[in-house]
Amino acid sequence: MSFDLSLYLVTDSTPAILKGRDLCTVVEEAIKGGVTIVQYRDKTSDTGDLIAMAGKLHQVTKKYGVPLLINDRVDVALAIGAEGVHLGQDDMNFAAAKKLLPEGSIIGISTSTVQEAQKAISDGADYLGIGTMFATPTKTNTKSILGTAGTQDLLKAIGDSSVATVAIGGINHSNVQRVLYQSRCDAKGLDGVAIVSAIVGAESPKESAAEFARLIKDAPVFA
Ligand code: TZP
Ligand code: MG
Repeated sequence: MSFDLSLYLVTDSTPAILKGRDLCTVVEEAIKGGVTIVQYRDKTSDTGDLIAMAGKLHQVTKKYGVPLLINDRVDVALAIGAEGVHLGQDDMNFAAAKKLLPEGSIIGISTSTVQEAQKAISDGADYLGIGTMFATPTKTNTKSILGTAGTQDLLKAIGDSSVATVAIGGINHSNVQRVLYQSRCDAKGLDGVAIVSAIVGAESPKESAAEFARLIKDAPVFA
């Protein structure tokens, strides 16, 4: 399945970010603003609630032809027929997920080192989530803060691969163009940015997403 990582929304259901709003409404507004792909990420709900919310989100994303990926949980993705999953280094391994999911499903892998990135590429990952870009209160148990220099080093090391890449962590309107510009090397640039709080926590998720879309389109260098 073809997919566009340019403005990748990762959801968050914690009160500090969602502020009591309805997640489906927030996601729909963000898609109207220009989000190109959505990951349902929820570290606290039980399995029944995850499946119920993922199903509702899928109704929304399908309406706009935007892929929905499920964080961590291949079983939840299977239960609702999501377009794919996003897996971290401690989640189900790539080969097992590939075996379980229907052909054409999107599998993204979190990577923070060259070694992890090379392994994900040789496994056959559809895209790499690269991070953490900048320290962020949204995820405090991050392994390493790469910054744009660390991200560029990682992209250099995998420059001969055509794998898609998206950066995550602390990305906002003020730094998104710098993230795209400073991370790229001659061989490879980021295909997009993944955002949590700067969209989900924004007063208007739609306007925030639209501003990101504009900044990304106008970024001095965009792969
Ligand atoms: N993985 C690395 S940082 C992060 C995740 C899920 C959270 C990014 O959140 P925010 O609010 O966009 O900084
Ligand atoms: Mg995970």
